[in-house]
Amino acid sequence: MTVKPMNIDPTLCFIGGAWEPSRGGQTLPLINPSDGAALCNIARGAPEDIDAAVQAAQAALDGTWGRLPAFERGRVLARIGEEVLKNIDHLTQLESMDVGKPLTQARNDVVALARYMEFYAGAADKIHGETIPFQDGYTVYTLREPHGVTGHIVPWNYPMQIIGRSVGAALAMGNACVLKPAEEACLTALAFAQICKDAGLPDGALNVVPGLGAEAGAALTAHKGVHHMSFTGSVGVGKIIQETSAANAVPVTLELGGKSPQLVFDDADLDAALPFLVNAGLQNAGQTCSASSRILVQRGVYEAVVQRMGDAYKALNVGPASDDLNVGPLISNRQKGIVDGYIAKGHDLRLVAQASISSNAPEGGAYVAPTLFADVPPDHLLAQEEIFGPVQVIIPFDTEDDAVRIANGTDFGLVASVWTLSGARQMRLAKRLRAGQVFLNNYGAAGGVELPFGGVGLSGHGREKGFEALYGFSTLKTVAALHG
Ligand code: TXE
Repeated sequence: MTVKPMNIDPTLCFIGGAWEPSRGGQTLPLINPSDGAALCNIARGAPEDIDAAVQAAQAALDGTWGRLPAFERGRVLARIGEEVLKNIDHLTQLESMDVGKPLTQARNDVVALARYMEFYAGAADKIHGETIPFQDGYTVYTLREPHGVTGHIVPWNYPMQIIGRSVGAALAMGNACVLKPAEEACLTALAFAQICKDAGLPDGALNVVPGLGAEAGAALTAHKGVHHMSFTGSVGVGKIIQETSAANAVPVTLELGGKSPQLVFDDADLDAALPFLVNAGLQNAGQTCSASSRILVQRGVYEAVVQRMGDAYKALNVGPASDDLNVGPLISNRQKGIVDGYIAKGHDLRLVAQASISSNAPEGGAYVAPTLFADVPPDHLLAQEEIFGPVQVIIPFDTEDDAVRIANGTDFGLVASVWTLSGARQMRLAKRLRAGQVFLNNYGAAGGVELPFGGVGLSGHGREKGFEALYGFSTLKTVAALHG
């Protein structure tokens, strides 16, 4: 079976450079979020497939891939980036159809995937050890080396971007990867595997085994041949992965989402802020780890912000991914049920606006009307828990100290942003906010692949993106020679 528009058979796993059916002989249905209909079947990866993939990765490390000089690894990554861009239309359509993402947003994700490959292509031969002054008669130096086999468990919300940032950095450092994409959206992961092969990535350097989290994902995490795990997904599963990896003393990188605030002060440039306040909450229908789901506004501009954000919500167009409107469906009707449940729990709150859903939206699609609440108490459930849908809450504050207390008052700490024209306040808050990334008078810094990314608290630990990721995907060896 072939899924158009890419020439891939999604019922197969990609192991050791070859396409093969799951050893368990089973498949799973993949659902189109825009209409709820079955899109195709995908392989239901079994523990035996994971085992074969880990062995193929180890063989790559022991073979061609492991011997390739750093600059040659970089060249392979550069070619992968070029192939990604050559296939931009196909990948855009696949990601849009699979995730329910409006086409323009899906296209941005393909561009980002290519940028990750370019960035890590250039970085592959720029990271190195150092010499250490030591006692007379010794020469001491360090070698920066790959962990070995790296496991990558990826969610469904940004498959291409998350594969780009984690697999890109891991390959740049010379690791061999086993990737388990999400059961809800894995088509671009498979398409990417073929692109890597076409671009000349040696067999086994990247293996892709789709399947269920509790089966293929759990088997990968527990496999003793895996030397590093990176995971993006829910807090609950992140904890399981950390525990399981701890049993094998394997290092983990966890990226677990957040409740990221934007702080709007009385002196903010509201015209500049407005698009960021809304878009940062609604991109990918709010299913973004770094979504800005809390908007904290100082009293002097509070009602103006509430009104302007409300107007923006009323103007939103919500509909099928292929119609390329502002907001598409959620990934699944299960996710829709969760988000609708949260909205219902806001019945006691001030409802500012709820967007309407296009009459063009098919009946079975996972559509949720973007919903904006105001005057929300900072300790309200909707202001504390990650909703992962198109819902934002506006919270008033009086002083800078209040704003910091509210902003830091959740268990998460992924992203925060500050809107103020006061340079001194910008500098103070950049230090005081508990987050892995702080943006001043913007949100997300244009998604730049160069910017290290990760969280504190329940948002996880370890850093992906940028040069920093290369340290996480490598280990340091100290060499000391006594030569007299
Ligand atoms: O995530 P899961 P779900 C959050 C968001 C969302 C919630 C649930 O709040 O509403 O999580 O989403 C694999 N061992 N985020 O259920 O289950 C699974 O197959 C190993 C935030 O989809 O964590 C998939 O590949 N792996 C987030 C991946 O983990 C397991 C993105 C994520 O699935 C496993 C997604 C197991 N036992 C959800 N169980 C972000 N940070 O961006 C599942 N998986």
